Amino acid sequence: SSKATPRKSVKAQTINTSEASYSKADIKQAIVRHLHSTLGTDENKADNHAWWKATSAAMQELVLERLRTTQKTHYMNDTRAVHYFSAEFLMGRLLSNNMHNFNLFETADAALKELGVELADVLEEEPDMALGNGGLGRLAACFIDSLATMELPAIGYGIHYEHGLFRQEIKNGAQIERPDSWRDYGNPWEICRPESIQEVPLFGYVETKYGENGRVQKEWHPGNIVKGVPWDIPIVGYGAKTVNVLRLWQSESSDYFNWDVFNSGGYVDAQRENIQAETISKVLYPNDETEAGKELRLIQQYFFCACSLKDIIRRYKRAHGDDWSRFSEQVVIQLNDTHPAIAIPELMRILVDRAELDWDTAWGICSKTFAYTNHTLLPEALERWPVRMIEKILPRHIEIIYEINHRFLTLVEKKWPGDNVMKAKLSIIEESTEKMVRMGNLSVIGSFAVNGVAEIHSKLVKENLFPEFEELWPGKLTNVTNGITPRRWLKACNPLLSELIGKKIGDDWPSDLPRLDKLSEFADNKTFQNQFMKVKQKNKEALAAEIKHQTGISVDTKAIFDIQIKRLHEYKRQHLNLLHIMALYRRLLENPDYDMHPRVFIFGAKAAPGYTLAKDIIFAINKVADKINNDPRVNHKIKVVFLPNYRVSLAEKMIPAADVSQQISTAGKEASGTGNMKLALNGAVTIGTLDGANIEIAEEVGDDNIFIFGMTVDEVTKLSTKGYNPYDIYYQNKELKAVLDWLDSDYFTPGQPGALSSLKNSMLSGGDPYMCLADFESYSEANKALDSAYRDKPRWAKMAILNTAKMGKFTSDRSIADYVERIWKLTPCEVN
Ligand code: GFP
Ligand code: GFP
Repeated sequence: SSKATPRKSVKAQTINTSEASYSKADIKQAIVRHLHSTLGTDENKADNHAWWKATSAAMQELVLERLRTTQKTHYMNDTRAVHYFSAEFLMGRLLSNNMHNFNLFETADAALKELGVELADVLEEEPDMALGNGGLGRLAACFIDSLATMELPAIGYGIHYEHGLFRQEIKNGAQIERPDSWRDYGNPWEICRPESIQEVPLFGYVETKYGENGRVQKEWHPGNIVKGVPWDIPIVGYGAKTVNVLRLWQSESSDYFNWDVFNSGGYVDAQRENIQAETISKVLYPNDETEAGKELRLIQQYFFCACSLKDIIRRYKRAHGDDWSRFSEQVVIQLNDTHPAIAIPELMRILVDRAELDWDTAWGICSKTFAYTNHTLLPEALERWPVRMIEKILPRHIEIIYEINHRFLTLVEKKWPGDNVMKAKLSIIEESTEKMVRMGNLSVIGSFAVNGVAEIHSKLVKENLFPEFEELWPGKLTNVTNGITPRRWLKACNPLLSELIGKKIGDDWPSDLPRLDKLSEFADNKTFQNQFMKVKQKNKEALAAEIKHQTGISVDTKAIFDIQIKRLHEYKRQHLNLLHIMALYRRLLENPDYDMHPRVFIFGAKAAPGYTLAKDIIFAINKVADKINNDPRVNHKIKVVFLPNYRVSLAEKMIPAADVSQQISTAGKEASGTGNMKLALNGAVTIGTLDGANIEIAEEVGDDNIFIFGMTVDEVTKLSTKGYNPYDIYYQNKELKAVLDWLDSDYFTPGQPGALSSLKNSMLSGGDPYMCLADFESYSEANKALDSAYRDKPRWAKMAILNTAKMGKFTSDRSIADYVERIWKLTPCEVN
């Protein structure tokens, strides 16, 4: 049942090679033309940056042509579209991807060669578009890729951050954050659309008026109005038939001066509240739980939701005038986490206050328009805003939220008469010392569908997070397992493997990933095993060169390349990995003949700037790495590498070279994971817990082709109910005790004893909230099993091949097909 079945109505298109009629000579000419007339330089003077811009501009000509055709077709057909609201889109680089999707990569490569330029060098010039933190933002990017590929009408809506996620430097082992400036020298893909500017009101007060028929009319007199300027990034589907749009809003000040506020004596207030308009889209928040700037973060959310809704309504009205009855047939809005939840009361405000619909009609429309995706069960990520903050910034919205809540609680009263505990639990308003608005509850109440992102996660959402909502509205809560685009995460990033696969099973797999299963029949074939592992070896050599270049560390490419790449967070347990590395180190010091295959542990991770322990873990990894890498007693067996500034383009270099994929979160904490899918797709074998999508990966690849360890969700729950005491394990496991105590010494930080103690403390006196110690022994055993499996070359090759072969289910095309069928109800629109 877990096997992906391609659905006829939304089956991805196979690539149309008609663009191949765009010849090498055409591309050459276009590049040179842009070098001359867009950049004002020439072939002799141009550096790689200029070549990148000219090449991108040449591609953009094709992109924009398809964009125009797509928009015209969607408009003519008055298509229903999905609007993906997300505070994050982690796009990475676009040039290589766009070339692949136009099937022009090889042609462009050849064209540039004739101009004496290496495409690979040109691609390196492109700064990543890093408008996101991690999995959630990258998922949004994979989804809009699939939507375009499957010819589905879709728009991504987000924020045009001036600074994306910070650039990470490592100084003396510690993370330093530097501003990211992705568009400092101009971005060749984005198009400014001043014709579609929107205005967004903020602050001020609400006036209550009484209409002729006694109708209460609310008028919001804002204290401030900012301008939202849209920037469009074209999203090219694979095969380049449909080109959709990612529309990102940039804030600017408007020339607005509020006479009403001034006249009613509110001028001083208005001034105090006068946030600088430009700061709204200045930076991406890299923290789940920022104290400072909370207000600004709420304003960011409202800002992009308000702009996007106005944009959607403008487009709707162009086709349907003031007839609102078809709105929810034409428009579906997907809320990516609770960040855009404020869109729900905003749409109500527009419908009730501006369109003057009665409440029930408005709510009928609203609650058929929104759907919500939950990405985590971690409490700190379920947003809550102080009532007084919303009151101040969005005075009308707080009234609407109260009204939504009032009507909702009437429903709760009907279902559970007299049950005030239930009401308190389900209410949108949390009656704590400070009254809070629960955006999670608002999202569930205001949406017609709510989904988690992997089977287990959705089950936990139903059973633990929102069980009463499930009782109230059976069927509203559902699952859509995440996916990744195989275009970026195999075809483009791993050309050697893609070519090998193509030779074996043909070239249709990028838009029909379950086809990879055909590779299974060659899993035992010696020749294929050799070819497959030769590709891996070459990719490892390329990564080794990159490691050398970035860090100066030399690594043995015959060693196991063991990779853990993801946001730094305690629940993801990079520190469990580190404890195990330290244990191996000790084993080697105690017994120089300790039998293990050489292994290179490679990390990539950014820590939220305010998350001290996460930064301490990065510091510890680097300090342990320094020591081990420079210890001649062990450095032929272990190396530890922390690659700075982990981002999409770095992931593209690391993933093809991985032998081992570390997916070791505490069971129940990682909603899905998507890096797990990317690594397995590229032939890495997972060592992981039964958490998130690891469970579904294990189902697909089979128990023999994955190393599962640690407690299950139920065992974790049981242990914490019973009472978990990390000291029990500390005193009982000598090796673990020695490793933890080592952190207190100055062995890794000469002259600075205690510099790594915070780590130890978190896992002992701090209670070890993510149960690293409880899972350590099982993890260590799984690592031993992995080590011996690696040394059995045919066995390992088979495992690696089967990991690639069995990833069909995890294409984001399947995720999108699930959304379409179960939630969005869209039909593809062919663009000719
Ligand atoms: C145009 C088209 C729409 C299309 C959008 C987004 O609208 O049909 O869905 O672009 O691609 F008319 P504007 O935003 O340009 O008005
Ligand atoms: C979050 C969750 C992940 C999940 C993604 C996408 O990403 O488990 O795969 O969203 O749904 F935690 P991160 O913020 O952890 O990267």
